[in-house]
Amino acid sequence: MANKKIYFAGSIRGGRVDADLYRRIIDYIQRTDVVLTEHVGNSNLCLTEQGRERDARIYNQDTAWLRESDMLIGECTCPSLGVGYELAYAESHGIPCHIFYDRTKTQLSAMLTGNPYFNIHPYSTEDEIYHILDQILA
Ligand code: 6IA
Repeated sequence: MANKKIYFAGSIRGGRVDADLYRRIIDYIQRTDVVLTEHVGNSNLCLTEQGRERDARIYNQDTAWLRESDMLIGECTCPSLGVGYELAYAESHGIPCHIFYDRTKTQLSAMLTGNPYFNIHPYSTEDEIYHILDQILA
């Protein structure tokens, strides 16, 4: 299927240590498919809370994008409550989920590794991500 709609999930308020990696993964996916959430890779996001109304707009937009997406791809090395929520939301809507994490830096929550619904891809070099993406997106 060409031009799939991909919901890319990565930490925002959970910490931006991997923001550049998110950008590179998003760029890679965009060579063949559509990323609905390319802002996740922006290095200059405003992280401060700006009130529940604004956050409600973010929540409503993100959950709408999730419902219309063909697949969620998450980079989960940096733990994020929001990404965990999005994974459970995607599961409840039957959206396929692929989870990447750097096994040299972290161990994933058993709530993800223990759930056979999730496709989990531990990696130790960034190159491995792109090889797996080639298979997932083919
Ligand atoms: O708990 P976290 O903030 O780490 O959750 C990160 C996840 O929630 C990401 O995968 C996003 O899809 C979603 N998310 C969290 N904050 C935002 C957000 N903030 N905008 C869009 N999605 C978000 C405002 C930044 C904006 C100015 C671009």
